[in-house]
Amino acid sequence: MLDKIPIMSDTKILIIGANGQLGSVLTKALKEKIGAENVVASDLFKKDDFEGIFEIIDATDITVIQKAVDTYKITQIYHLAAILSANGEKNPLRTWDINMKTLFNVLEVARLSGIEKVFYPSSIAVFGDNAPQDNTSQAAYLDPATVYGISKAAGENWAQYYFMRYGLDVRSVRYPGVIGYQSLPGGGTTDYAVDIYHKAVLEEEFSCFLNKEEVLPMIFMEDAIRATLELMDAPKESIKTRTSYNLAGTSFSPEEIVSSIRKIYPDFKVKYEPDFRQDIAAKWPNTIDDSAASKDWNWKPSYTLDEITKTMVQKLKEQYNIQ
Ligand code: AKB
Repeated sequence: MLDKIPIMSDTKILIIGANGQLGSVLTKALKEKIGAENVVASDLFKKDDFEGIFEIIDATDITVIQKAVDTYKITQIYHLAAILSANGEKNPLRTWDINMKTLFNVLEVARLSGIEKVFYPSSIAVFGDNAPQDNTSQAAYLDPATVYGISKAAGENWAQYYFMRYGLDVRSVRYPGVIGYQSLPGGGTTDYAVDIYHKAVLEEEFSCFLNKEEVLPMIFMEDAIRATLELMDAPKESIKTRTSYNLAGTSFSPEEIVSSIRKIYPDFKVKYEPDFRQDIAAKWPNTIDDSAASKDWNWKPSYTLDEITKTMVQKLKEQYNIQ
């Protein structure tokens, strides 16, 4: 019998913002893909149950990012730390400062250290009043109405600038709202679409901060992670969009997600109490045209709303120990 040959990976990944909704799941996926010894997770603090290599990194401090890159001989950086749309409005200048400063630090460390690839998430929040709301195209006008959206629109252009000026291979997608059972979102406008499932399985009433007919683009976590990995694995010459790719999963309104949940919980109770987040959502697209992502790196989402509902309910019931 042949000896098992250990898989050697030259890829060493640093994830900044590894405690977040997407960051925590992406960290796990990357560890499974290239081996836990090749993935360095980082955030402002370490969660008690985290297993693997972890560094405390405040990404507003360039020296700590540089130190981690040097120490672990990092070849790729995934920069996921940001203040999201709803929380960002509470302190606009601080949001701008943090979102931009952390990006500049990552881009500079990457440029100066010869990092092979950088992942930078953008968002549907880059769109505003002057983009068509249906099937919003890749090249639609960007006039974001939140400071988070402004920082992402600027960040996309900086990503493209570093590519054009320095040849830094920065790749990006404009995420819709991400729905997953693995982690909780923090401070976004699309957060309701995760919270609602928790309330449904706990058989509690849900108070929705959006109008019942407000349609938004959403994506299931599995699809969001797969999109990220597929984008990062694509050959460099296929990446034609150097700002950020539109990414679609599915789109629905609160009343549609409620109908989907009521197929399992017919008595699920919901009240609508729209707040400032409704004003943010009203300026975002309903549906997204992601044909550039399909053409350039074969993106295809797989989860429909009912499939998301079925999986969310099943997994959350397991987590809450509900029969
Ligand atoms: C938010 O709601 O702010 C985020 C996003 C769509 O980028 N989930």
